[in-house]
Amino acid sequence: MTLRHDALHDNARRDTTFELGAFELRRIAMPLVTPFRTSFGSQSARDILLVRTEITADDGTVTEGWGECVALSEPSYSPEYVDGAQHVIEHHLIPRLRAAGRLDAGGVAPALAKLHGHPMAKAALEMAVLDAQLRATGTSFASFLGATNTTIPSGVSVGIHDTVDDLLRTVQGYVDDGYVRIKLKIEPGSDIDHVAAVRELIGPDTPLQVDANTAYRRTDGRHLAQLDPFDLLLIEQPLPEADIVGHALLAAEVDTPICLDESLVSASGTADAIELGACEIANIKPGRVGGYLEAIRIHDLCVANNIPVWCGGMLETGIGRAANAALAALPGFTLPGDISASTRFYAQDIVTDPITITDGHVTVPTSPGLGFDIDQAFLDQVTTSTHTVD
Ligand code: OSB
Ligand code: MG
Repeated sequence: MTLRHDALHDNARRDTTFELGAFELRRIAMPLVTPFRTSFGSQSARDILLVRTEITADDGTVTEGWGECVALSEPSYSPEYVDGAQHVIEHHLIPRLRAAGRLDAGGVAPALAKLHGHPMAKAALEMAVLDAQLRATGTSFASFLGATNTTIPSGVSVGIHDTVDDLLRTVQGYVDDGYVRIKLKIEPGSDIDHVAAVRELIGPDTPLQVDANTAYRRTDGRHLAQLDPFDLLLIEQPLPEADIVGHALLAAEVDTPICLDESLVSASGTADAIELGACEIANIKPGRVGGYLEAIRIHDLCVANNIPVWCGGMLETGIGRAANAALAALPGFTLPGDISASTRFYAQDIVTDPITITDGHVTVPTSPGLGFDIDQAFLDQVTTSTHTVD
């Protein structure tokens, strides 16, 4: 089939290119409103790398753009980590981009393709160029995507709690906030009984799913099948990222659909996982797959294969949250994403228009660019370092 978004990626058909200016690499420290615990660790603050660039159009107009790198502080979710991402951006990625000459967002990934790995670092650069390009052309990300939905349903990711009582208190709070779907982080020892208690609390009609972040092994099939009675939407990434065959075996053994997160790092790898029967549902995170343009390709691939998709999250600030909200407005995103209100993680955001939820939904941004305005004063307040790479 012809993918809907092929034109976005076709170098030959690209007519408007830009000259890239300096890149500002800015680190910010954002305390979390409450610690967030997953099977790979607990965090109480986020150390985030932002990328700001300026592009110059043919007529000399200069436009700024912002990208957010989703790498965590440690290589715990994936091999990338924020210090490493900053290093590879400065010393390897930006020099390649410069060597490529004039380009647009669609030219970023091809310019970096000879460098292996580092999808989150690459995605942050592409994102900054994409934001600038959309601002320069007065286009919202949603209209660039051809997204038709103006609001999207909002799901919330709930960390592992020490006690079921604490977990139920937290979940009730999110239900009261209006979230339309609950995702529970699980690990061995905090799984079946936690899910049973939450299902009883929220009743049979509120969508519920779990995320193991690779905490189980192939031999845990019968254990995980104990989740089947709770009518979960999906089990996210039960096994290690490289174990695609294991996920296929698990999908045959467990009734609840298996969803991949960490395992999916490209469109071609996603196609393979689908063909093997390992990926019944796909979590799409632009950072994990090298950028929004690859995320769109994975969306198109999944639509063509009848695989439901949803948009994951990485505790983004208002920058990434706005872009994710637009991405999730594409028609293949048929399940609620981890696109919660900014206040789920942060008391204050670095944008003047943070994502909020109304009746359990997020309004898709419509302003030019990825859909946010920087709150410069607050951004400066949380900035821990700034480094300019010419
Ligand atoms: O596995 O989806 C994940 C956060 C950090 C790293 C990995 C994951 C998560 C989440 C939070 O579940 C999603 C969010 O931003 O709301
Ligand atoms: Mg996940």
